[in-house]
Amino acid sequence: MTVEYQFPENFWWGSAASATQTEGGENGIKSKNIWDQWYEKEPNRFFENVGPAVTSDFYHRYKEDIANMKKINHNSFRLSISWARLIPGGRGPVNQDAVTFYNNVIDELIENGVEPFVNLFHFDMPLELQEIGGWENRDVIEAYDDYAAVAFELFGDRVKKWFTFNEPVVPVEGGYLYDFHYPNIVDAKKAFQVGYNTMVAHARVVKRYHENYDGKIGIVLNLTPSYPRSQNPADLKASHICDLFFNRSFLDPAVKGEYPQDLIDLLSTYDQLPVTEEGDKALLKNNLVDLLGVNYYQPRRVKARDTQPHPDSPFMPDWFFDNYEMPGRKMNPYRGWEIYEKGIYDIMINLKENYGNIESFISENGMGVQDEDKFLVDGRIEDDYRIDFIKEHLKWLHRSIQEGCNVKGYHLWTFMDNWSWMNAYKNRYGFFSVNLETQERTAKKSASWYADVSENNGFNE
Ligand code: BGP
Repeated sequence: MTVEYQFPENFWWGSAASATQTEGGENGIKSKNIWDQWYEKEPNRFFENVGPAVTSDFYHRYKEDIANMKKINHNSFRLSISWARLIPGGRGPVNQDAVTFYNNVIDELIENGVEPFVNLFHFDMPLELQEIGGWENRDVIEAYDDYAAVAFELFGDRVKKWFTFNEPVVPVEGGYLYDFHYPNIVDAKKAFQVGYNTMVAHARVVKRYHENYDGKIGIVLNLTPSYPRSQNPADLKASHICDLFFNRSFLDPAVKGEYPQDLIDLLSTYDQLPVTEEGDKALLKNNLVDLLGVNYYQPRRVKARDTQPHPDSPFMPDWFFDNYEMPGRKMNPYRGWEIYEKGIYDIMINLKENYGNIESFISENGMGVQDEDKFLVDGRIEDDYRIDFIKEHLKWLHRSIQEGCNVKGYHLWTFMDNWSWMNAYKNRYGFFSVNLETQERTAKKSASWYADVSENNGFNE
């Protein structure tokens, strides 16, 4: 059949998830990560006081979940390995239960025709390593490199697409600037050190992989276009600085192997540069990603600040811009995020024009909705809003491909409803709903729509 929006052959249709959000922390032997710790200390910080102990119990139910992936014609799925499960404490002996679990998951995926894309770090620092400073401490880079070596050795025969980090800017923002991740520090200098050390760790692991294996390795970045309110030079400057902080601080070192000079100059002016070591520069320059995962949910709109920051307030990226609420913007009212489908196209054109048209795919895109049960009709959630959301983004993605962008796939966030950090189970994103009392999975309308799209490798309007 001919379809209007036809995607290239072998396009990756699938979805993404992460260990802490799905497996259930207490299942099997696992040491604590920062989420277990934070929940123990401050359960009130999590929506309805729900913590990460059970989540969607993927640890026990992976067979059923993978069977469901097959049913909706997934050909790929991204999961992450829990560092604290594979290597309790983050360093030292490997947990054989975890090896069995991840082997089973990987084998089950492959047997069902779903290629596993495996990410090594999705916000889940082992607690013991956080206690020595997390990414602030270069010993953690060593530990991460050793952990990656173990993962490659154990699973690299079957896993051919690896990712070092998911959204590495988020633990920087959440943990060191804006108080939405443990360790809840507010200190920009530490934040930049954490971001920098993360990229050194990333480059070390890319190097290791390229020297020893033949698959592809990349990174998953949440690229958020910074649209200026206007073409006024002050607004343009604000959006440029925002882009430097939140996109290019990771995109440039990952794809070009170096930091933007403007960013270095800005941090230097405010005495915020991280400590570097000899050899880092060459390491970054020589170990570029093969593949880029792009997470896109919402744009960022910015304007020049109307007021000066208080001289005693801590240094923040926000010293240089204000968020701009564009009148008439289209919103997802549940999550409070703007929906701007063309953003996906703008990102891809930017990658084509300024980043060597690096091979990429949409590694997360999706719509979180609260109280989705109100859309139940005869036992099924009729999530037409999600179908529209996906479809409109796919149209712009399709257009970018027609214009020569090197895009290889689309993964929805997420396969089934899962636990989402401080929001816990507030916003539901899945193709499958999860009943938290019974753990029963039920396909939403979007699941069958996506099954058709994947089968036809495209869709008609
Ligand atoms: C991304 C993360 C995911 C997931 C998703 C949805 O930033 O990679 O882990 O949480 O966002 O966001 P939220 O759960 O905050 O609605």
